[in-house]
Amino acid sequence: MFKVLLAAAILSFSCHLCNCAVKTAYVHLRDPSGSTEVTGELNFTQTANGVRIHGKILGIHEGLHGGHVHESANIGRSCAGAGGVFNPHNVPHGSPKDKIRTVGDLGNVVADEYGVAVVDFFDDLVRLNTDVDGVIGRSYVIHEKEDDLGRGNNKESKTNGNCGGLIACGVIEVLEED
Ligand SMILES: *[C@@H]1O[C@H](CO)[C@@H](O)[C@H](O)[C@H]1NC(C)=O
Ligand SMILES: [Cu+2]
Repeated sequence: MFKVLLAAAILSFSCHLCNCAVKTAYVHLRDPSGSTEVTGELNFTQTANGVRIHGKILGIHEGLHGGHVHESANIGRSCAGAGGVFNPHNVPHGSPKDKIRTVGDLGNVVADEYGVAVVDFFDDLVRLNTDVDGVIGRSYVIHEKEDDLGRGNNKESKTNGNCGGLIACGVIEVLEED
């Protein structure tokens, strides 16, 4: 009995020493300026088919809005502190379906006439860790306008998809580890 307890204790202790895989991460979205009522919650769940990003965003205007992982967790200055789209390999901005795209390029979310965007998709570049190309400890940002996914005819299209201001953001944090 004692041996079993000891083994269990060592196991649970060592879990905090090892590089445990993150199973689920989450982000709570809000407008840090406090000037709008945007709220949202997304979960990032590791699956065999990549990371599933699912949840709901409330209080944004009807239509498409760029939704990206941005560089840092510093969401001050109304989300601008988070920097640009998370781009660890320094490639042009694109669609999540493109072969070449930044890790942060997660396309658009679509809000209905009630301002509700239901989000549910899989991504195979997103990594739930804190490595140079991992998204834990970075932020997720919702933009004012539609992301043109790099298809616009100007320079901005290849960096931010012409999706305008930042309307909500939050830090991507660990929810559950193996
Ligand atoms: C995210 O995961 C947590 C914990 O499992 C759960 O309580 C919550 O409802 C989930 N949220 C969404 C939007 O799926
Ligand atoms: Cu962005």
